[in-house]
Amino acid sequence: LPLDERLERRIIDGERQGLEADLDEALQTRDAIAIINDTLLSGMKTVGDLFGSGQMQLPFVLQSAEVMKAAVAHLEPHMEKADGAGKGTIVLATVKGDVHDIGKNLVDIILSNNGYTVVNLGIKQPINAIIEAAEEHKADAIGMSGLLVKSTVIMKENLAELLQRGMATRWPVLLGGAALTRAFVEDDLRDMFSDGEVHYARDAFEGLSLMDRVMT
Ligand code: B1M
Repeated sequence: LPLDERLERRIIDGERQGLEADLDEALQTRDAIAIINDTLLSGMKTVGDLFGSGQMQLPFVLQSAEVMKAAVAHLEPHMEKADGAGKGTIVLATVKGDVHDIGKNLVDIILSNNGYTVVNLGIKQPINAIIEAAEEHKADAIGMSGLLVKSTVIMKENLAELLQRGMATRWPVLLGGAALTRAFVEDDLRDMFSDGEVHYARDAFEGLSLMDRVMT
């Protein structure tokens, strides 16, 4: 198989052996971000489709996710880092009840490499923990990730909690994850969170440009 297809296949099949060598070969012609965006994420999309249509069982999805994580970890040191730190601090978490963290961790990498301090709380984080961390680290923004449809409901509840505690204007909130739509965030959630600021990020790079925007 050609290199690109081979890499995509590795994600789909959860085949770790030889991964690093293939990634190193790919790095000779393309940068790390392009490999993730054009090849690895397309493999993850296929995994999601196969799982969604019942053609792939959960343990295999997990294996694919492990290979994806290993690939991102191998590529991370090769990513360009912007000069200067201290552009601002964001508390980042996958919301309560949700274990998906590959996208969140990509957001972490992209923001960290571009001068932001990221306090990554991990998965299944209740709003209390997010608020506590945002206060403790004097965060400039809160970022929530979630991939389950249920998580979009949790995000809405989290915004309601911020409102209820009179904290809606404290932190701009960035939301991302496959179950969200721009319309849901920019119409429904903005309506109920009109005192504060809530933004939708389609991918990690939109997350970065939103951070740049809220920090100016
Ligand atoms: Co799950 N899973 N999964 N899963 N899984 C989905 C999300 C699903 C769509 C698959 C499907 O049915 N086709 C489906 C959700 C359906 C729904 O809610 N309607 C699903 C399901 C059902 C489940 C379980 C319930 C299965 C079960 O137990 N029966 C279970 C849930 C457990 C739980 O959370 N409580 C489950 C478990 C798992 C694994 C553990 C096996 C594994 C996760 C491993 C891990 O993350 N450590 C897994 C995986 C890998 C997936 C799919 C296949 C791939 C997700 C992924 O990593 N994508 C997924 C299918 C899909 O998404 N279509 C699926 C790559 C990643 C880079 O994309 O996270 O979207 P994503 O991030 C993107 C953007 O969304 C954005 O940036 C990234 C790109 O740059 N982004 C942000 C994300 N967060 C952001 C935050 C920001 C900004 C941008 O700012 C704050």
